[in-house]
Amino acid sequence: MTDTHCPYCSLQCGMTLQRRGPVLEVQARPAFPVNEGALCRKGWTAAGLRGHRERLTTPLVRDPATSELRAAGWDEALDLVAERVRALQDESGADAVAVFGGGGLTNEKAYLLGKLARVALGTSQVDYNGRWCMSSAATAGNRAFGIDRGLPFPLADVERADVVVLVGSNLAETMPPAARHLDRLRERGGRVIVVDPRRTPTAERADLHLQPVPGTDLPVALGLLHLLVAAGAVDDAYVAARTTGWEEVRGAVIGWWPERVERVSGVPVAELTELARLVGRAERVMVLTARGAEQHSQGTATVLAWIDVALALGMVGKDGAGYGCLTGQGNGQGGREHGQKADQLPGYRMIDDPAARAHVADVWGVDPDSLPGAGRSAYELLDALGTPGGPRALLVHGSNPAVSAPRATHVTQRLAALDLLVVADIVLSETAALADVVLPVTEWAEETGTMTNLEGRVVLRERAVAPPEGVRSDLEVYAGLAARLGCTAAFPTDPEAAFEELRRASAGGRADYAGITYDRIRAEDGVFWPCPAEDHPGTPRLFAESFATADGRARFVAVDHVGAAEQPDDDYPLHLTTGRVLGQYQSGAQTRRVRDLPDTGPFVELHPMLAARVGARDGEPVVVTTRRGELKAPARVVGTIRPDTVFVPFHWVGANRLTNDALDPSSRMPEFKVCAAQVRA
Ligand SMILES: Nc1nc2c(c(=O)[nH]1)N[C@H]1C(S)=C(S)[C@@H](COP(=O)(O)OP(=O)(O)OC[C@H]3O[C@@H](n4cnc5c(=O)[nH]c(N)nc54)[C@H](O)[C@@H]3O)O[C@H]1N2
Ligand SMILES: Nc1nc2c(c(=O)[nH]1)N[C@H]1C(S)=C(S)[C@@H](COP(=O)(O)OP(=O)(O)OC[C@H]3O[C@@H](n4cnc5c(=O)[nH]c(N)nc54)[C@H](O)[C@@H]3O)O[C@H]1N2
Ligand code: SF4
Ligand SMILES: [Mo]
Repeated sequence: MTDTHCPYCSLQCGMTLQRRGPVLEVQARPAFPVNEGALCRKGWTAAGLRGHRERLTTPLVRDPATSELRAAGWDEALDLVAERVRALQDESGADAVAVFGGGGLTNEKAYLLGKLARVALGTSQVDYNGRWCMSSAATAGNRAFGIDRGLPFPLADVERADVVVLVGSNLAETMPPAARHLDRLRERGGRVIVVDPRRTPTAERADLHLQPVPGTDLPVALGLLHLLVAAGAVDDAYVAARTTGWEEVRGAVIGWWPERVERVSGVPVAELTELARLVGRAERVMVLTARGAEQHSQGTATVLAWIDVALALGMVGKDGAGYGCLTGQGNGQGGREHGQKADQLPGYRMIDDPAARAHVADVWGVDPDSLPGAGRSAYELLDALGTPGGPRALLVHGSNPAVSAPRATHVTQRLAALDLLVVADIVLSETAALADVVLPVTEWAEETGTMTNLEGRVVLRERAVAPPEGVRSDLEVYAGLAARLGCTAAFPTDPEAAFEELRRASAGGRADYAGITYDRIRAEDGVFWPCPAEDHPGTPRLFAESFATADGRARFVAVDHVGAAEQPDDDYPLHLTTGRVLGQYQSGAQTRRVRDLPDTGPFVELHPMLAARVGARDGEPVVVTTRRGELKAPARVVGTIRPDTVFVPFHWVGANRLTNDALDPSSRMPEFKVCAAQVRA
């Protein structure tokens, strides 16, 4: 019996793994406070890739004669990668080689992947899929609070709020065990409000559902603030004592009267008024955003507007209230703290800060001047592959961008234009299938490592079974490559040794893990960062006394509505939005291969009125077209979506042929959640 956590989402539900002969049995762990013994369907079936016939167990290299992938030994594969990398860098400079990581990697892996890039490869070109996940909320959190931790309080605090506003979260399907906290809140008489263009299972259970046009959460927030000011619901004492910038925000929302909001967002005046009434009166209000609000070219501004709401009500830092972002990937939080992001070093230090460079260089035993500066963000990196001056080689660990990147057909062409694509994965994902070298790595149950869940709680996954023969861990891959590249810096292959180094590298940074040890995590059911010393209790709740800004005050930021990068017109009259279903995870590389999960393929959700207009019938194919491509998939005619909007899940190849690669100007988050589309039967 081994205590561990789920391989998938940011709840990191506690589970126990039990070996019964060849079978690995998953049990829920009742004592872990986040899931209290509940798991979703994906969690229960998480062992489904153990012994799977599609599991990779040997490195593959592309044979120049046949252009096919063939089995190879580890030495052959790693020698080949190191040799090609060196040749490309000799010819085109250090930045000719790029690295792409993932928010599913453990902290140890994310940390050493960043070090591999900066020290062994000497490249600035490193970023990861978290850019597509929480980067807008991260940017907004840093600006408003001076720190970015998804939830600044434990998830169970949700139960103590009086009103919870979920903006663009479908947590009943994306983190089902979290819904129990909302149920308990409602049993206590609390209210749940959902803002989503679709009446999702989450919205179905809510007391009030606002159904805006995709990409208009920002004007909804401005309109709400307008009404709160008018109703005298602003907490003036809090605003005066704990914030700066309110006057400008108050001035900006004057023009957002409810009729104007209705015109822009489609949210009726009566519903906005009801929302203002509910939050304006409540003692404790919690605003939680997720990808529906964030994955926009205006994602950062949108989150800032909702943070403004929480600040104006005086909720941030108050017990059982505040603002939080529901992070997404298993280690979406820790993955962005320890240096696989283009502009960051471990401990959430910024790469252009001389003191940060000096600290990290000292831990790494290198000259601070040898560390490269900031590189390109995820989409800009993929977009530059194989272009003049762009990277010529890419190493991918923990992402499947051929499916999950916006404007995926273009991204796939960029991947094909590389001189060298190396993918480390568990299975032959769509991206791995394009690679020159594929490296088979261990999966969660076969290795130990820490993850930081959506609450900022650092948890420990423990190895429960031996990996299949022929498979190595990501840490072993990094060490093998670093050695072949002649790098003498440490690349520990033992996760605990890697974590010890990470502790030192993060010490004194914003995300300080210095006081966290494997033994403490085991004893305390996880430790919340910042935790600067072993005798420090960790920090479950932030902001009670002050914010992480220079003057300790939160910042109101005035923002205005610009709108989605692509607006409907005569040719593309509809809004297309994308997202998730309960039974699949992300690009589907793992879950589409798990036999007990439903693998329906992509589908197109549309309203009966729209279906009638275009002559579409439930279950029969429709074609969705955007300026970037088209997708043919069965229609799902449902009364739960706006008549001007269609929805496609992105777990299968197809949705991202359609999506727009417009980026948020500060977070560089792509606009996955809205573009202009056309549908025909
Ligand atoms: N089953 C499952 N669970 C998952 C994942 C998974 O792939 N599958 N992935 C994990 C990860 S990495 C993440 S990031 C989270 C994501 O968790 P969520 O953010 O809950 O998931 P999404 O389905 O991407 O988006 C949520 C909702 O946003 C709505 N939406 C679309 N456009 C807009 C808009 O403009 N405004 C508003 N307000 N809403 C809009 C969609 O209709 C959708 O219901 O889930 C995590 N959990
Ligand atoms: N249209 C649209 N597109 C989206 C989104 C959306 O809402 N709409 N959401 C975006 C979001 S929020 C996210 S997070 C991304 C996610 O999309 P991806 O970045 O593609 O994430 P995954 O599908 O989880 O890919 C992880 C890959 O790494 C492998 N893997 C798993 N664990 C490990 C490991 O420990 N080491 C290594 N080397 N490999 C591992 C898996 O088998 C899989 O192939 O998609 C984004 N794309
Ligand atoms: S909610 Fe997330 S962490 Fe929990 S079992 Fe499901 S996928 Fe795993
Ligand atoms: Mo995500």
